Amino acid sequence: MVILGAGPAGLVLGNLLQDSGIDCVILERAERAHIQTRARAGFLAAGTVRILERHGLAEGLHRHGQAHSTCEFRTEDGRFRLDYSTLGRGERHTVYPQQLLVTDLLTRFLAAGGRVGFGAEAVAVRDADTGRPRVTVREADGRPGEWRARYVAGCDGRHGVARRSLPAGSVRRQHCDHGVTWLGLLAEAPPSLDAVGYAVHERGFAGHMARTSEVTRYYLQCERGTRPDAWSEEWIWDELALRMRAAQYGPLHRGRVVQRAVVDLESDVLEPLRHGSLFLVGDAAGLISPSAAKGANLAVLEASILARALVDALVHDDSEGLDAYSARCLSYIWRAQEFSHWMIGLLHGPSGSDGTASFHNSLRRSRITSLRTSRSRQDWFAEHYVGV
Ligand code: RFL
Repeated sequence: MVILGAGPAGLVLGNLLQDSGIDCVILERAERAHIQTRARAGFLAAGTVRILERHGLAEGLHRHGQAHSTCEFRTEDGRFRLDYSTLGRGERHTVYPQQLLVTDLLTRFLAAGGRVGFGAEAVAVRDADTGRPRVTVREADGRPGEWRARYVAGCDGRHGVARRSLPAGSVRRQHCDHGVTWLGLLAEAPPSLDAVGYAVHERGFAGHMARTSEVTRYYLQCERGTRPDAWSEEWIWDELALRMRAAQYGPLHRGRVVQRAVVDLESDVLEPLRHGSLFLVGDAAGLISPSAAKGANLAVLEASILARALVDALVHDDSEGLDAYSARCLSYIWRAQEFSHWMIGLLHGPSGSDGTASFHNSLRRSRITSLRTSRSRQDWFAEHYVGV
């Protein structure tokens, strides 16, 4: 088995296969230090934690992760909080930075004898429609190489080679540009509130998400095409304070901004997620906007579904799970996409004051009011917000 990519998807899959005695290698184009320090997701759904627990992969997140169950909405109509552990299925998130989860998964995989080719960049997946696919590789020393296996798992993200190796016409691509751009920031500053903060403001959305007691992620909606370094730190903090209505609700803890990334909110799903012996997993299967923090959770879920199916096929000679893999994952992916799309509509209104912009902004306000006042709406929100 060849796995492309050592992100959450590739490493969960590698650990689960290795635990079942299936020989696998992970090819990762980056260096080990890079993947262990790449800060991205942080909110793990209860179902994700259960999968990791079931396979003995949750020790680190139980030791260092923080339970989290409250979000606060701030709008022109005031603020309100939802404690989603008391709503819907009564579940919580665990906040655990993705780079720590990746480090745990990698350490466990290597300690159990797993092989990871760091600096090995997959160039193409060939012969996927045969029972003997090949992965051509540029090895760490620059020389060309080749790996053969019974199956290949493309866990190499949105821009990886697995997607690009699919023959034209073999999959359907469904894409949506949500027309919203965020500047994602990581600040060396303690969280400013004990909740996820969603601020809707006439100048644009602002978000606050705890990562650790010393590091906080913030988002600022910005114009499409904004450069990450376009704004000074002072401007960023002033703008966050303004949109989060700090004058009314309390000051933000400021600190050095250590990471900036401009993210265009986009969705992109391929169907089916299998081409012969090649399976797509995680961001390679479907990109989801970060508005509802679903990407890493879907990656773990899909990897666990594929691992089970591969074990059935390779150990028990039962390929039913592999045949059902695509349809099964797509049903989770589309549920997550639907919720994520709803969140985008909840948090962003069009700019301008013409009749159409005004109509959509009034709809957005009404959506927030119904979330504030309707218990059934809150139960629905909680179930989808913390679930995958
Ligand atoms: P990854 O993590 O991108 O890993 C893919 C790996 O493949 C390697 N690679 C290759 N290796 C060999 N050969 C090639 N040709 C290769 N091409 C690529 C890459 O180096 C990399 O190591 O994909 P995976 O495993 O599918 O995991 C997906 C998640 O990383 C992603 O969905 C999340 O980070 C999304 N996301 C969030 N998800 C959540 O569930 N909760 C969150 O709170 C959350 N916050 C976020 C996020 C994503 C963000 N960005 C990057 C837009 C916050 C942000 C700012």
